[in-house]
This record gives sequence, structure tokens and C-alpha cells, in this order.
Amino acid sequence: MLDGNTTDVSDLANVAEKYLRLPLLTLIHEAADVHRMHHDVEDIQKASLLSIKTGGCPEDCAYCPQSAHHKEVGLQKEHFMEPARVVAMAGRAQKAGAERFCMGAAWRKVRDGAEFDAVLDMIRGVRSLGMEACVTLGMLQPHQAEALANAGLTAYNHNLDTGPEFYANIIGTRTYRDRLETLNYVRAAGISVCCGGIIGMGESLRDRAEMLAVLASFAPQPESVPINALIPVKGTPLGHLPRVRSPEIIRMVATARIMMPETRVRLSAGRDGFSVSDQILCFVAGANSIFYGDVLLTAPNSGISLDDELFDTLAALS
Ligand code: SAM
Ligand code: DTB
Ligand code: SF4
Repeated sequence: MLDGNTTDVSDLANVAEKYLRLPLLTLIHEAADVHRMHHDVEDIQKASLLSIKTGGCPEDCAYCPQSAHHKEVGLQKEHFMEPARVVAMAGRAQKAGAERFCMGAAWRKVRDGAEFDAVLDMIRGVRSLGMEACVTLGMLQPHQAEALANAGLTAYNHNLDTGPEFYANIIGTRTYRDRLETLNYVRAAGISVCCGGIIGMGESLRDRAEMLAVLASFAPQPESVPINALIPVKGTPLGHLPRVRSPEIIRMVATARIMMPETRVRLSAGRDGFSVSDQILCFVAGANSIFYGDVLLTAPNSGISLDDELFDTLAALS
């Protein structure tokens, strides 16, 4: 059951907070031990992202450049993309080395109809290339989760974003409970759950601990947990906030790894601000997936050429 609201969660939040507060090197060593016990440390998944419908979203998420509420961002809205073009881009990402293709739409929720049917075509197309397919489309109804599963969807991304107490400071147009409900439908349809959040939005360490506790309380735990560092975008209500420093991301990654040993922990948005060595420390601390490619949905990612440098640095010497 995913209810995210039991006494277990407050116990787990105490545990998470204890880890988040450990001396950094002790935390990294503990997380590295868990990581090595449960994973091949050389296996780092590359997931490529594509925005299939950009901007104009009715939700008011304070961090998001795609919200129609944040007009000063000046983001160019883009129409829903053609499935054939999306699958061609997935093929290019696969050639560049991506194993998973993630498609995002700036929707509050999925509506039945031609665009949802086109998303199902995109999923079939991506799967036929032999890639994993992930989508993030906002809220779902149970029959829509079933349709996604039948199209062969590997994972559905739906983030909790932050802890339950802090959530209302960031999003007013939907509740934590709404998020948990969609996640329940995804799980019930047999689709892998990809669910994580963002740090650097003004939340406390306790809020970070509570978010990790809710994720760790899911039974089963999410198959992947993206840890995003806020990309402060000018024109959003959080556009003035400073970039997250790498030790904070390392602490989140390490604590996620310890509390969710089997999960793929993804070093996600915001890693463009981190050096190659900082990112390697994240891998030591248990991250085993990244978003790969020059752009995320609308914001720049750490580019492919920098990632080549990263993977060259990690490779064995010949
Ligand atoms: N509309 C869908 C939804 O909200 O579930 C899918 C797309 S939404 C852009 C996917 C995720 O991107 C959000 O849940 C959030 O965690 C992340 N995100 C959006 N803007 C971000 C930013 N400026 N910095 C870091 N992460 C961000
Ligand atoms: C996730 O946790 N991070 C990705 C993906 N899931 C969809 C999105 C990051 C978006 C960063 C801001 C942008 O590109 O607009
Ligand atoms: Fe819309 Fe998703 Fe951005 Fe929120 S995070 S404004 S739901 S696109």
C-alpha cells in the first residue's frame, strides 16, 4: 500500500534525518557499502529526456518554467509532438548510448483522446527499439494506467517533489494525496514507479528526510528515485534561489541509497552545476542513473561532451 501517512513514516523520517546529518565521509562510506552489496557499481543507467508537449501547464508548481502561472519565464509553448518524430529522437538517443527514453508532457492530468492514443504509439515505438520507455504526464485514472501498461510502458514518473509538510508552499493546485493516488494506480497496473523530488526550494532538512521517508515507506519501494537539484529559472517564484551545493545532493543520494537499497537512484536535474569529481562522488554514494543529453525538458543538462569526459574518467585504462 502506498499511503505515505503512517507512524512508520515518522519513524523512517527520524532515521533519514539521522543519516542526512552524519559527517559526510561516514555517510558516503555507509552508502557505498549498501550500494556495493545490492548493485554492480559499474552499471550506471543513462536515461534520455524529451518534452513531447512544452509549456502552458495549468498547475502552479513554483519551481517549474512550464507553468502557465509564471508568465515572466517567457517560455516558448510547443505543440504536442508527432509520434514518428519522437521515436526517431529515441533512436538517436539510443545510438548516443541511452538505455531509457523518458517523455514528459506539461499536463495537469491525462485526458482520453487522440493525444493520449499518440502517447501509447510513442511507447510502442520506443519499446520496439529495445529501449525502456518512461512517461510523465501528470495525474492518471486507473484505466489510463492500464492502457499505458498494455502499450508496454516500463515506468511512470510522478514525483512527490518534497515532504508532505512543505508541499503546500510549492504547489497549490493539487495535493500530496493526489500524487499518492496516481502512484497507486501506476503500481496497481504493474508499471514500475519512478518517483523522487527536488532539493533547494527553501525546505528544511526535516522536509528532505520526510520526503525520503515517504518514498522508503512505499511497499514495494519505487524502482527509481530521481533526486533533482532545483534549477532556479528566472520568472518562476523560485528563480532567485541559489544553486544547490554538491555536498547537499551527495547527502540526499547517499541517504536514498541506504533507505532504498534496491532502487535506481538517479542524479537528475541540476548536475550541470557539479564538477566531474562531484558527480563521481555521487556515484560512490550510490547514484546509479543519470539523465543523459544536452537538455532536460526545457532547461540545459550537463552536455553530452562533458558526460563523455565523465564516463572516460570512470572507464578502465587501456
Ligand atoms: N507535468 C508532469 C508532472 O508534474 O508530473 C510531468 C512533467 S514535470 C516538469 C516533471 C518533474 O520535473 C517535476 O515533478 C519536478 O520534480 C521536475 N522539475 C520541474 N522543474 C524543475 C526545476 N526547475 N528544477 C528541478 N526539477 C524540476
Ligand atoms: C525528474 O525527476 N526530473 C526530470 C524528469 N523527472 C521528468 C525533469 C527535470 C526538469 C528540469 C526543468 C526543465 O527541464 O524544464
Ligand atoms: Fe505542470 Fe508538471 Fe510543471 Fe507542475 S511540474 S507546472 S504539473 S509541467
